Amino acid sequence: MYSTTATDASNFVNTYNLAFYSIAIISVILLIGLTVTMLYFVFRYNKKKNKTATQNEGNTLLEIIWTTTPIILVLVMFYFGWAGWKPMTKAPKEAINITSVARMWSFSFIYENGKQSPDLIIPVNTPVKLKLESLDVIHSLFIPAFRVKSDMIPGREKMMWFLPQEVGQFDLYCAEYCGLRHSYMNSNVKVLSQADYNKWLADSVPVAADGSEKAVPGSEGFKIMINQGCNACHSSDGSKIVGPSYLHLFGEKQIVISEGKEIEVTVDENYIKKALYEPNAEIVKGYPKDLMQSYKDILTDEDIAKIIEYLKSLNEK
Ligand code: HEC
Ligand SMILES: [Cu+2]
Repeated sequence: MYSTTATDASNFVNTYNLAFYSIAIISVILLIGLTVTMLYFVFRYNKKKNKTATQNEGNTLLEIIWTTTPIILVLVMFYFGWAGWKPMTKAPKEAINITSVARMWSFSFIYENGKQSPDLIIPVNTPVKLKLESLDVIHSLFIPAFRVKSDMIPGREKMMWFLPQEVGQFDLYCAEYCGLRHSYMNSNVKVLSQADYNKWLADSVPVAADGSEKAVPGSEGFKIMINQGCNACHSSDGSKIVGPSYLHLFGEKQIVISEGKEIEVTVDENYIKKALYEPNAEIVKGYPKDLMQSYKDILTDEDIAKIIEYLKSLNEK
């Protein structure tokens, strides 16, 4: 099932490999050729064997050979590179559109019906077009098995597309150093059969499918937080990652910096809402500003209520 070396994982694998291997082979031939020639000259024309230096006034044939050979080699490399890259710039019309949003330090994928997922779930043999967005710094979306990679730049519209050709699970990660927890910024691509994909897309509470998950109080809130990537910065076991832990947070007193002054607040519904909608209005003492982004257009009141339910459930353990 799991594979990153599959030769047909996407439509770009073959053209990409062709460019890669032709450049690699040309480079190896040049390396060996130049090294051998150089060593030969060192021995053949050293002082013992060649007491008086040979003067060469020029050789038109040699000049032509060493000008045209590199030009041809470079053009070959250019051709394979261009031929592999050009099709990547234009997505077919029938492609399904998914928006991929990067933030420190997680990806989320938003489908046309509003469904969100931390993993990229796609159907096999259907072209997929990803709209690339970043909410904070430059990230880069890389799916090695598909041979696609693109920067995600805040404020700039970019896209990538590909045709997944094999059912399976593949790695997806951020390939642009984007801060402290960059190395944790990875998720999966799951390529499903069309039927499984349709089922997944229509299912609005996928994890609760067997009924067991939903029974635990706060599990829906936890799911939302997983989807939003909150756990890249917050732990629920008391350890400090980038932001404060959720453990024993709700109902506690907290020192925050508001408009430059330290004030004491009680963590209640309103405080949590403000922390999510205007993260920079009240900064928890000892923590950095500007790291947490606003979730104003992303989380609804209902989502926040579920998150609070989860935070409360932590206190009861
Ligand atoms: C990029 C890292 C990052 C992400 C992602 C992030 N946060 Fe934060 N969060 C922080 C930092 C840093 C602080 C402390 C500074 C401040 O108050 O803004 C914080 C503060 C908070 C606070 C106030 C905590 C306290 O002790 O008073 C809450 C609640 C919170 N975050 C919840 C969330 C939730 C829920 C999400 C996901 C929807 C989330 N955060 C996503 C970094 C992050
Ligand atoms: Cu990143």
